[in-house]
Amino acid sequence: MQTLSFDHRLKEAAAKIEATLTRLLADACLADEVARPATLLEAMRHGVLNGGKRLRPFLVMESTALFGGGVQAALRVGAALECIHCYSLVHDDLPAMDDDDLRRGQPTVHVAFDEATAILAGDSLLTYAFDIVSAPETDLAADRKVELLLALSRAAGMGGMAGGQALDLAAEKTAPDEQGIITLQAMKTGALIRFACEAGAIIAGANTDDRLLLRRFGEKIGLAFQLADDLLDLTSDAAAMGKATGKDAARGKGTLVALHGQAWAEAKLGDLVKDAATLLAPFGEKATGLIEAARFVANRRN
Ligand code: GRG
Repeated sequence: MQTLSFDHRLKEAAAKIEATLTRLLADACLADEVARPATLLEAMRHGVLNGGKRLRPFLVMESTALFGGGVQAALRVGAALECIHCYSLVHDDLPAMDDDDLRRGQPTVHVAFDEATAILAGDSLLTYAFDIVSAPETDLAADRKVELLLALSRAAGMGGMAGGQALDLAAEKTAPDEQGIITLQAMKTGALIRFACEAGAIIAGANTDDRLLLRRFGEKIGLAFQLADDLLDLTSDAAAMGKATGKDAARGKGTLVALHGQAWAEAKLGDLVKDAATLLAPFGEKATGLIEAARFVANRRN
């Protein structure tokens, strides 16, 4: 069970991120933008301002606070990461990929608009993420921005999320073994979550050991996130999830849950949360938000 204070903290952070994203997706052009085409902008807003949990930005904000980093920079980096997450959902829902009509309880972007607009909205969100981090408005020294941009690019690109999606599409034919599934998941969903945890250490200029600790914490909860997602795909319904469920089993897609069963997955989730908490124990009380986030990830219902 989550404590009320964690839910409250997550909702408060989500409201701040929502406000930041709303400002970033305003009608007015930024310097050197020629125009913001109305339909494209509307599609981007549809894909972003639609009630996500904002878990990844929350992790950026909490990991930044752990090291006493700047709140403004954490909000902007969190918003940039959320733009990449939302782009991945918009593209994942396309007919050429998962072909879904429902996301966060609403019509997916290609259904509400059209496929070409959904592709361009995803492209624009991905590009905008790097703009947001590097822009002069982000209150960070240039060397930290470059470190963030490198880590974010590696997490999102061919060796991270996009590569993981490619492996996932191939997995329908190649049936990967356990190590193959772990690698695929660490890339497809784990890489952005790992970045979210590591980002705070970069923003605050933490030392290498602390940055590594946060990275390892991120890897644990990335794995927990995917395990919980696979369990939910098996046990939840579309109304609770706001998206189609049961698709993995229908496609015979290999997951650790399919390989080892529900009881194993539930026990493994417990172990991952324990390991994650142990990693952050040296930080004491200050790490409570992150440790509760690990529990939330493992116990989530949507
Ligand atoms: C198209 C390049 C490209 C990548 C797609 C992440 C991804 C890769 C696809 C999403 C497919 C999917 C539903 C994976 C399960 C894990 C996941 C990312 C769930 C959604 O994340 P939440 O629960 O969603 O954080 P909200 O809506 O709260 O943001």
